[in-house]
Amino acid sequence: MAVLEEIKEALMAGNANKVRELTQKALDEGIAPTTIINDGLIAAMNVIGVKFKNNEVYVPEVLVAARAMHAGMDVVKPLLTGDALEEKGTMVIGTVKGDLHDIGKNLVIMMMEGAGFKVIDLGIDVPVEKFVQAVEEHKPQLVGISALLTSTMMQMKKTVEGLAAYRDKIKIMVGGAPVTQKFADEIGADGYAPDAASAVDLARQLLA
Ligand code: B1M
Repeated sequence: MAVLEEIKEALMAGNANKVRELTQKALDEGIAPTTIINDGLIAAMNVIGVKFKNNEVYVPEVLVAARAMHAGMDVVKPLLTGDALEEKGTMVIGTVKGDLHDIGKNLVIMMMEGAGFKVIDLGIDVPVEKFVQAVEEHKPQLVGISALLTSTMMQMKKTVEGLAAYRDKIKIMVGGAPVTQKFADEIGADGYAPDAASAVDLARQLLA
């Protein structure tokens, strides 16, 4: 299955066109879509995640790698039926009310999707009620809250409080430049991740 190695290399190089082509080639060779996803696309994104964490690659490389991953996913996804793509869990994520920063949140989403999670992105400036509504609607196992301003960190606390009725069903993860483990503990979140790759590790731990 040399083509899977080629897919991984192209993805890590951020070459979306090549990933798309090679994904089609892998399908033509008879490789199962789930094998392509797990052993090609997700495996490569995992490597990028580790490199990002170790400061061996930076935000732009992660963004192009994620774009390449989506190019491959677009080819295989229509072929997946039912639960063929084993989802690791569902996460609802958003940047809190009053906060318009989304670059970090989007990186978290890409890493989570790259690791096989289904992610519902609520966007930026998300009020507590919208988080609650999304939990009701999508029944996620994880809720991710991002904040980049010290002035919106308290909104994070309000969001955690607003989700109190669902705490037996969801784990809440928080992150963003001003957020710390201490703050996460103070507001009663289940976990804090300092970066996007750690967010994946944390999600896996919380659902283990
Ligand atoms: Co703003 N901004 N900004 N800004 N901005 C900061 C955050 C600031 C530190 C700059 C500064 O003054 N040095 C400062 C905050 C100061 C403070 O509160 N202590 C600031 C300010 C003041 C403002 C405005 C108030 C400026 C103004 O208008 N006077 C204004 C506020 C607007 C608002 O939100 N209401 C504002 C606006 C903006 C732009 C719109 C121009 C733009 C945002 C564009 C966008 O996001 N689409 C912007 C930007 C780009 C920044 C900086 C330069 C970069 C932020 C960023 O994207 N970092 C930032 C300064 C800086 O950080 N150097 C700054 C890269 C990103 C990958 O990192 O978001 O930390 P980060 O995400 C990381 C981790 O934190 C973690 O993983 C990510 C990847 O590793 N993470 C999670 C994030 N969310 C997570 C969730 C998780 C887990 C991990 O689980 C759920």
